[in-house]
Amino acid sequence: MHGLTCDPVLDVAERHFTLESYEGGVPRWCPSCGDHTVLSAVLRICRDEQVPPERVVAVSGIGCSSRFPHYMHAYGFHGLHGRALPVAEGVRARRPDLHVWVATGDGDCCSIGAGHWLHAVRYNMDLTVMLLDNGIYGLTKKQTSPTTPAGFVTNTHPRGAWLPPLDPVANTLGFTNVSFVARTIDWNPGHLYRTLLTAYHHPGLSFVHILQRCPTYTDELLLEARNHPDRILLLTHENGVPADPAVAKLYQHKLEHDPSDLAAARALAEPGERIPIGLFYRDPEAPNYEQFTSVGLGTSARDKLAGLDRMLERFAV
Ligand SMILES: Cc1ncc(C[n+]2csc(CCOP(=O)(O)OP(=O)(O)O)c2C)c(N)n1
Ligand code: SF4
Ligand SMILES: [Mg+2]
Repeated sequence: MHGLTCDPVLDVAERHFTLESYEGGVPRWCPSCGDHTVLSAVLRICRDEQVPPERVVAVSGIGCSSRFPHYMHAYGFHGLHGRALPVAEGVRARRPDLHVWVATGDGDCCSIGAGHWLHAVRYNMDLTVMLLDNGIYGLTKKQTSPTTPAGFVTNTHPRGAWLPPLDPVANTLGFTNVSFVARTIDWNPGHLYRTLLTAYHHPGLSFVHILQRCPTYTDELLLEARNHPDRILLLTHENGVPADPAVAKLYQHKLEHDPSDLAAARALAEPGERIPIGLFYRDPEAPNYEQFTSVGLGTSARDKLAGLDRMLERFAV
């Protein structure tokens, strides 16, 4: 009689992921655009956390920054202008096992998408939201955005933007049920990486405001902050963004800020002499709408139909 005599369990090698495992198409952003460094940080986090590429989703709206999903080898959705957040919420509602990165711009999030922004913060679903703020509508070639500083000359305001800009951090800290707000800068990869990693591990919606270089249209906006580290105020705390020795050495102005203190976070977000970077606020206990949307997710089609039949029976005449 013939048959297997050895143990039939296959010796399958464990999967290991490298940066290449997550790399998508070649980015078409302008040279030195800050979007490149944000993409690099996200790819490094995926690799360092060894998330299987099929468990990663990148969602965006429309804009230069919203080209993000094309450059990742993962699931992706390059959506409609302003609609990144509701799409991302839909993904999490059905597939809470996937990690969702949202790339949105200052126009995409704070202008046409503003209604979705405040409700997404309130719904607090588990998303890592990166607002790439270059102070302009980049894709549509230098039009005023809600974060364009007053007086800055754009193609829609040739005599200078008229209104005071809104501050995405200050606004988000004012929304109901906010659970995570941080700010970082694209030109310091150490701070960028650690901020996004902290956001990645937060259970709930983590909102990260990224000051992003746009050398083509708004290079002068961030020039001073880039060239003079004393324009930056580094937020430090044991529960904040973990310290990076090189970052701590570069930024001499530091403030010990407890990220559980919402009132202090709001005060910090007011315009001041320096630009605070780091974790403003974190509340891991804030209600998360996924606790509602995930109810019954594992129910089989057969059980769903049986439940429907039972409901309809109640109305039988
Ligand atoms: C409904 C709709 N309105 C307007 C546009 C045109 N549009 C495309 S991108 C964009 C602004 C993008 O700016 P931002 O979100 O800041 O992204 P950036 O290009 O600066 O990264 C606009 C107005 C559009 N695509 N769809
Ligand atoms: S226009 Fe600005 S934001 Fe858009 S790709 Fe070029 S540098 Fe980046
Ligand atoms: Mg923009």
